[in-house]
Order: sequence, then C-alpha cells, then structure tokens
Amino acid sequence: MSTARAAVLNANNEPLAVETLRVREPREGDVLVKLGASGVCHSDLHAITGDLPMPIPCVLGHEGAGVVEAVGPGVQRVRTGDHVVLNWVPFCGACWYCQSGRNYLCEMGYVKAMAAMVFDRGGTTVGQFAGVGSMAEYTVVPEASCIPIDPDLPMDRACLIGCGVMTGVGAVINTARVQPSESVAIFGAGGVGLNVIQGAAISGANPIIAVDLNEKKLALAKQFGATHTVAAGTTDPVEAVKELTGGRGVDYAFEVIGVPDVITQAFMATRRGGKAVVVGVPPMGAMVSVPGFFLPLAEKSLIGSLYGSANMQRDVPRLIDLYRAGRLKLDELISRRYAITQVNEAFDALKKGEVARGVIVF
Ligand code: PAD
Ligand code: ZN
Repeated sequence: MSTARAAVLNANNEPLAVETLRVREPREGDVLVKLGASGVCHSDLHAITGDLPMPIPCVLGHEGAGVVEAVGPGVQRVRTGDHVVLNWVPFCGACWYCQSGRNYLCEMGYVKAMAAMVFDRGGTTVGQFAGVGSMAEYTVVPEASCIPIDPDLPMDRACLIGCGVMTGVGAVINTARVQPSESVAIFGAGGVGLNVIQGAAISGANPIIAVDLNEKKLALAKQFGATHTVAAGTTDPVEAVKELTGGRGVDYAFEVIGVPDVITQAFMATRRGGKAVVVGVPPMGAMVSVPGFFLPLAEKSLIGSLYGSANMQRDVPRLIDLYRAGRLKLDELISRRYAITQVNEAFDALKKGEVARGVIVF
C-alpha cells in the first residue's frame, strides 16, 4: 500500500482538496504508476462544475504521464521502470468495439475501471476521473492504459499526448481524415483546439480558420498554424468563415468548446456536403439544434469525435515522432507549470482563459 497526495473533488463547484490518500497495490493486470506530470484539461473542469457527472469524491486528472513503479500479476505490456503515457479509455481488448479496431469506443474497460477502487481515505473509496486519476503522486491503472514511451521525452510534454494532443490531432487525422488543401474552421482555440489547428496544418489543410472569443488564444492559434483568425466576440463567426471560403463555408468545422450554440455555428459554417465535428463536450443533458433541412438537402453531417478516434498504441509513437521531427508543437502548449498544491490556481487560470495548457508537475 502506497500513499499519494492527490487533488480530490469532494463537491461540485468547490475548490479541490489536496489530500493524502492510500493507493492500493496493483492486482491482476494492473499497474502502479508514479506520476511525472498531469495536464489540466477542460474535461476535468466539466467534472468540477458537474457538467460531466462523476461519482464524488473523485481524484481528477486524465492527461498523465509517469513511470511504472510496480506491476500486478499477469502484466505483459509494461515493466517496472518503463515511462508511460496514460490512456483514458481503459479498453478491454475483447468486446465488439475492440475487436472491430475501435478500442477508443470500448465501454467494458470503464465498467472495470469504475470498480477498480484504487484510492481510499479512512475506509471510504475515492474514485478516479476517467479511470486514470492522474492528479495524484501515484495511481493504479489497467495495463492497457499504459502506453510505453522513450524515457528521453520530458514528462510535462509527454502527458499532453495523453489527452489534448491526441484528441485534437486525432480529430483531424483519424476522425475527419482531412486531406491537403481542404478548408477547416476551428471553434475554440484552447488546449485541445490548438491541437486541432496543428493537426490541420500537419494535414496540409488550407485555409485554417481559428475562431475564439479570446484575442490571446487567436494569437496562439496563428503560432500553431491558423492561416486566419476570427474574433467571435466582435464578428459573426459563421459569416466570417463563409467570407473566407468564397461564400461556400468550410469542408470541416470543428467545435472544441462544448457549447451547444457554437455547435450550431460550426454546422452553419460548413459548405454543402461539409462536416461539423464535435470535440467539445456539452453539459450532460444539453440538446444541440441544427436545421434538419440541411442534413439531406445540403448533405451536411454532424459527427462526434472521442479521443481523436485514437488507437493509442499506434498513435502515441506517431505523435512523438512528429514532435521529434519538429512538426508537432508540445513545448509551446505549456503556459504554466504548477505543484499539486496549486491545483486550484491551475483551474482558475483555465477558467479565465489565461493558458494554452497548465501542467501539474510532480
Ligand atoms: P479550453 O478552456 O482550454 O478551451 C476552450 C476555448 O474555447 C477557449 O480558448 C475559450 O476562449 C473558447 N471559447 C469559449 N466560448 C467560446 C465561444 N462562445 N466562441 C468561441 N470561442 C469560445 O478547453 P480545452 O481545450 O481543454 O477543452 C475544450 C473542450 O474539449 C471541452 O469541452 C473538453 O471537455 C473537450 C474535450 N473533449 C475530448 C473528446 O474526446 N471529445 C477530449 C478532451 C477534451
Ligand atoms: Zn482531456
């Protein structure tokens, strides 16, 4: 049994508590990971507000990287001392989705993760956000959630691949499969949206139109490959995107915020036959409306993208290769580094739109 300081959500919309929890030993197929870094993603913030319901109490964090401290019986994919990026879809490998090559849609892994009971304080179980709980000095995850990486890659950069980078780049490359010279618009240039932008740049998309309310984010968007920016606070973004595409609209519009009205805007900003790709997570229960007429008569689509439709074992090494080749920005994503004790400051900065990504380093 180890102990770990962890950021715990005890009640919605209240500051997180940094508590010392007990962490159980890894069991059959489990791995004990000593965290090196954990990114602060808006999905964690959705859990704080309750927009993304999580059983409470719960250790937040799902964008993690660390070192394998110990493995349970039967573990084959990793060994003690391996550096790993954590995968927040704990796939089972056996269900219909896993067998059909879409392990990012596996539901069975979650069922197991929810019953994993990794953290405990005084006899009460504390849950793990997304089966990971990376805002903790140690966590226990299934071996399928550990993607081995080269130990040279610094932890603060590696962790970003565990959510924001994979989700953003994957939405372009895996979900939408954007081709060179196709036009894209990105609504929301935050920690994930900037990665949609750089995924579009890697794919050779043109133009790449970034839409955000925050001028600082638009400046970052340019740095990540946006060819044009639209200040949504002062301009009608749908009209602006159309103007930049000869009046037609874009081939692909990505919504990377999770606001139903902006999903409608993204849909309206696509051309006839275009696709709006929803990456942002709207509050549980919220409905999204699009004019149904345009679904058949303009042959438009509205599709979702979970975790960049990733196969993490295949895609994590690919992203690291792109980083090493100087084609994927990771260093520039990190605006601030925090100690675990500063976790509430990190969420405040995210809420205020002050950072591309904040990272908790252990
Ligand atoms: P973030 O807070 O870093 O970025 C959100 C951006 O949206 C900020 O730059 C805001 O300024 C901007 N914004 C807010 N409102 C508007 C508006 N009305 N018009 C234009 N811009 C606006 O968040 P993030 O990048 O960490 O996460 C973004 C979303 O992606 C969030 O909903 C998160 O839960 C979701 C997500 N989805 C997946 C997935 O698998 N689909 C994975 C990870 C995160
Ligand atoms: Zn995330």
